[in-house]
Amino acid sequence: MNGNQLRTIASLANFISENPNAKLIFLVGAGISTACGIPDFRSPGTGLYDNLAKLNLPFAEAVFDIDFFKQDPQPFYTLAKELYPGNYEPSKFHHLMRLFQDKGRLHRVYTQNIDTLERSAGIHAENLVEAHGSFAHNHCIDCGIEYPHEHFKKAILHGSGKLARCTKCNGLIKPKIVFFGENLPSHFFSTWDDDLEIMNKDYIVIVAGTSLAVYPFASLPTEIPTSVKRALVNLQKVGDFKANPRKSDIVFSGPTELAAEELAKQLGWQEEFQELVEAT
Ligand code: CNA
Repeated sequence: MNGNQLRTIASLANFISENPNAKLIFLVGAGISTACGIPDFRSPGTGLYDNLAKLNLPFAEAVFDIDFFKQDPQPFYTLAKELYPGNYEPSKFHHLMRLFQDKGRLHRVYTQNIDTLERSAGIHAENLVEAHGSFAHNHCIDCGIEYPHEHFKKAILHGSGKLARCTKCNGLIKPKIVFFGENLPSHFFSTWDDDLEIMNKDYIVIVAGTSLAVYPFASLPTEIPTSVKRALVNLQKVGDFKANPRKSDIVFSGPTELAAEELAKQLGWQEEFQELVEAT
């Protein structure tokens, strides 16, 4: 870890320990799961968008496009098989968020991820907002009937090209993962509105592992009141941290897993952190 990174983590650790009432809100993306072996979207070379050629897509985002899915669901099936929950373990960053929860300091985790690793790490349902949905809930895209997740899981794991279809109207069954052209769950908007109401100078919002390129999630950091401390943990500066930086922002440029380890250490939580990491 270089001097700059160490100093940034020290600022974060100081803020958290000097404000014992401070509660944390995390806004996270694919970069907290790359250490688990799940590629993100946009990292050059390793990101999914660079590696979707084998799926024969007309354009990379088509894999999450609802109109394209209706014509050809197979590329999403291929990707879903790869990303399906159970194939991966949480990262150090997930464990750190869990540790904040154990310490009574976690207010909320907003995640764009669909890998459900926040759940695997033990983040409680009431503390978690899966902004882009998850594999847990499934429905027919035509008539809306809900199906148990096993229905879709069986079809993707079977890999025979057989599609999960509604027994009533023969529509396609799809996990409630938010595709381009679909709305985010209303729970996302209502919870964020509630959280904006209660955020005050005791709160700190940590944005981690996201390019802040997908809206409306990408606009959340802009909406944080200026009285509330913001921090960014990412390989590079992104979004509002780049376009409209605030003097009070804390910016860690580097891997999320390195930041998690160092923050746990500087907060004096190394032993409990290690226990969580080793338990997976
Ligand atoms: P993205 O656009 O691919 O951006 C990822 C960001 O994280 C980039 O800025 C990277 O530089 C950064 N990054 C990558 N690895 C690390 C690391 N180890 N440490 C620090 N920073 C890192 O992904 P976003 O989440 O911003 O985009 C939102 C999309 C991605 C959502 O709709 C997700 O559903 C979707 N997605 C989710 C997963 C998952 O569930 N794990 C994987 C891939 C894509």
